[in-house]
Amino acid sequence: MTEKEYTPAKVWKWDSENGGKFASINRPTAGATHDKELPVGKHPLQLYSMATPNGVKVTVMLEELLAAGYGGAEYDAWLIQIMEGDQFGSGFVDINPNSKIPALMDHSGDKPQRVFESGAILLYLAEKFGAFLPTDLAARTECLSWLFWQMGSAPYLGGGFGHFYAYAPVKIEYCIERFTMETKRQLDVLDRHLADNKFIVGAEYTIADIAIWPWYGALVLNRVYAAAEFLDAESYKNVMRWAKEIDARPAVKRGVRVNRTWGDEEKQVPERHDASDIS
Ligand SMILES: N[C@@H](CCC(=O)N[C@@H](CS)C(=O)NCC(=O)O)C(=O)O
Repeated sequence: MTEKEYTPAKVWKWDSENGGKFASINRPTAGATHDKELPVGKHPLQLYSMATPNGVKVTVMLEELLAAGYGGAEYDAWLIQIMEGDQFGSGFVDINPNSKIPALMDHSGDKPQRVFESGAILLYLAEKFGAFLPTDLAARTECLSWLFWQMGSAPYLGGGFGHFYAYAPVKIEYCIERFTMETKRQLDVLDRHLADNKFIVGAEYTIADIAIWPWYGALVLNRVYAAAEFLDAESYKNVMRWAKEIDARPAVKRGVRVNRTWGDEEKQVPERHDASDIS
């Protein structure tokens, strides 16, 4: 498969051998591939996830809620090994028909409530506990604008730039150029905004920061795609200042370790059922 030889067929057919890091899990159909019940622990909140940027948004939020004294945010975090196809098990698909982590079940009410999509989970938790989401309409609207900005923008960073720069089996100049341009534009959007704002919504740390940091903070801190030098991350001074400030928060340091199964072994907490699981 090279860039020059490829001419799209008249009707696309699935070639499961097309190579690349995600060839074993990517497929063109939805739904469960196998029966598998999900475990349920002792806390009302059951998280099924992995410590990718989208997963980290939720574990950071839960650790922030606990650090702020919201005891009802105690949670069990179960590991979903996406490279092994756990997201296609029947129990997981019942919670998230889109087969992507993170997914949350809240058993605290009369009926269990499922929540999928990381942005929806952040909003659900923020509203449930009345935290990290401004109540003033103008500030709340600004917060949600940036939350939705993140949800719409990060796929260009992850699925576009990150995929073609770090994971694709061939380096395709057209794709890398296109998504580098867009990623740098997004970093500039953030950098200009953070020049006048301590956090995304001014002085208050909110779910907008919690959503944006695991992607754009991790990018400039060189924790995803090893691309900080390529993107000249140091030049985004305001993003860097903000990223470091959030990185220093104890709850963030805890949250990034949950459901993590790679990197520094001491920092891995594959499952979390109790605060003491994170030493
Ligand atoms: N928009 C979704 C994206 C979730 C997502 O892409 N999750 C990835 C890991 S970061 C995943 O589960 N991938 C597994 C797959 O694609 O099969 C969200 O924010 O929750």
